Amino acid sequence: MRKIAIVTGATSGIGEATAKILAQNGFNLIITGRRSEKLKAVEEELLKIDDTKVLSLVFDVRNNDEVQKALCNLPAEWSNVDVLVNNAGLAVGTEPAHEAVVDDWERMIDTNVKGLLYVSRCLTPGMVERKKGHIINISSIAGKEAYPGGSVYCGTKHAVGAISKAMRIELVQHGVKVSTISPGMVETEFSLVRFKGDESKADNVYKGLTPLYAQDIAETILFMVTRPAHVNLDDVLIMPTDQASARDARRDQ
Ligand code: NDP
Ligand code: 8X3
Repeated sequence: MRKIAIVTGATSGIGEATAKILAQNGFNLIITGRRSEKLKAVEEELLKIDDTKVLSLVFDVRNNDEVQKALCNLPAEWSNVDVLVNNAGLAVGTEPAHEAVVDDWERMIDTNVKGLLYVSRCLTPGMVERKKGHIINISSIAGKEAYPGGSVYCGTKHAVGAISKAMRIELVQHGVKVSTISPGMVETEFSLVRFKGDESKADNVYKGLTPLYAQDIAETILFMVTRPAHVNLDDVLIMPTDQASARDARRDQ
């Protein structure tokens, strides 16, 4: 019998690659995102993989009413969620805090922190009841370090780390696993979003080095969710070989 995984933010990047690799490895998928056409396209790809069943849910993780409507009362055949990948997230802007756009802060905090909490609030009680489940929270190297222009993004990812640690302690007695994965640079739509559609600035982020690709993160998540029942990878830091810290990278070799 196929297990059920939900991946938030599956319309591109890490979420899309994770949904695909999980489908290839025996999971049925609940996929979410705001862009309905992109979500439909991902659904069509997933349906081509073996006997994968797919439930696509279009909503904004920042809106708790929408989250509750979509996830708190899933149809019976989808309700026993085995794996939750809290992936939906973004960085917006690179200004120092004293010059930043306040709306950018709201978008990051509401998505990366409150969105993750809203989604988890709907799906964790079922895992507790069933005494099994695995929550994977996508943090970042920005959740381990801070860098100029990243005050609020780094703050949100540090928050993901703290929330995950507390969840792990709260859920250990219920047999529910909680893990974080913290990637360095991954070439996705991330930088395009951060630079508000400026392609040349986004391309510059990865110029002269080999970044991670979404597939690298998806493969690692697959490894995390397929460990034996007695093994939990609490926290995985994964970097490109060319990147040693949030600010140190080897370029143009
Ligand atoms: P992408 O921009 O390619 O993907 C982000 C995904 O999040 C999209 O599917 C987007 O869907 C979804 N999303 C964003 N905001 C919302 C929202 N309000 N409601 C619902 N879904 C939302 O970037 P990545 O794949 O790189 O990012 C995925 C995660 O990985 C993020 O949490 C990011 O912080 C983290 N990360 C990324 C790194 C990188 O270098 N790329 C490194 C470390 C961590 P849609 O627009 O359709 O809503
Ligand atoms: C994305 C990686 O280095 O831009 O989380 O913060 S970084």
